[in-house]
This record gives sequence, structure tokens and C-alpha cells, in this order.
Amino acid sequence: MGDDTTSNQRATVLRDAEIAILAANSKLNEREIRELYDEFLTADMSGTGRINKEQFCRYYKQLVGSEHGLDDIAKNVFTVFDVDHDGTIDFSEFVLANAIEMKNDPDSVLEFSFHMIDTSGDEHVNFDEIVAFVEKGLKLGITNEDKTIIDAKQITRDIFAMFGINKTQKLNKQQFVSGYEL
Ligand SMILES: [Ca+2]
Repeated sequence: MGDDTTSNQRATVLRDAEIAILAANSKLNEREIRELYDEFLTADMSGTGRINKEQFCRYYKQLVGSEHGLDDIAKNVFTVFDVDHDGTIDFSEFVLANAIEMKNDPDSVLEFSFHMIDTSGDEHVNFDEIVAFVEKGLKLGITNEDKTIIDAKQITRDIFAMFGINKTQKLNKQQFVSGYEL
């Protein structure tokens, strides 16, 4: 079990060299990276330096509130964070995914959203995927409008109309990102 102790120690100490590399890649500053590290340790309940899907879902639901129906979106966010698809999120993946949201770069945010919406992973978003995303967005309170009067299907129909496509068609990432710049 000696190896476990070693990896635990490594996992809880953030080295200056790691910070420097992550800062260069993410364009975040040292303070922001240290704050994300505290977040990461909260989610990494086993202290292994990696967050598995179950830990991430628990962390995500704590973060956004434990309303029903968040499992799907938490799993989907996990998949987007897990860039190398090894089934865990390491700290660099955690930083880079958060950096996209923190930088507030509209194209990056849209690309990130696209991957969250694309639950089937076929690099396209279809009508049902957008409806599901809008419904979850409403549950999470992303929109401030009255939840009871908003119809996710109607919103999705409006989005499709804006793109000039019908509900049997799909959008690829390029269409999705450039469409929202109009
Ligand atoms: Ca990974």
C-alpha cells in the first residue's frame, strides 16, 4: 500500500512547475489555478488526483443543486472534461475545461456547449438533444425567465427556425458555433 501513500501525497501538493505549465496552457493566473485546485480536491473525494465519473456526478450535483434529472447532464459534462477519454478527470483536464468558461470567449463557450448537447457523440446536435439540453438549462436556472411558461420544445423549434432547418435535420459544430454569431 506504500504506492497509495505516495500518490496521495503527490495528489494533494500542487507544484510550481505544474502551475506554470497550466497557466501557460489555460491563460489563467496562479491564483485562479490554486482556486481551481481547491475545487478539484473537493471533487476528488478519494484523494487519488483523479476524479471518476461517480465522484464528478456527486460534485456536480452539489455545485448546481440536487434537483432531479441532473445525472444525464453531469455525465455529459464529465465526458466533455475527460479529454483523453480515460474515464477520469485529472487536474489539467479540470483546469482546461474550467478555463473555457472563465475566459468568457464566446466561440469556446459555444464549442463547449455543443459537446454537452451532443449526448450521442456523433458530432451533430439533433432536435431531441437540444430539447433535453434546454429543459436541463431551465432546471439549472440558466435562464431567469419563469420556468412554468417556457416550453423547451418551442424554444428548440425557434432555434431550428433561426438556423433555417427542420426538426429532422442536425447541426454540426461549425454551423452551431457560427449560427450563434449572427
Ligand atoms: Ca482523462
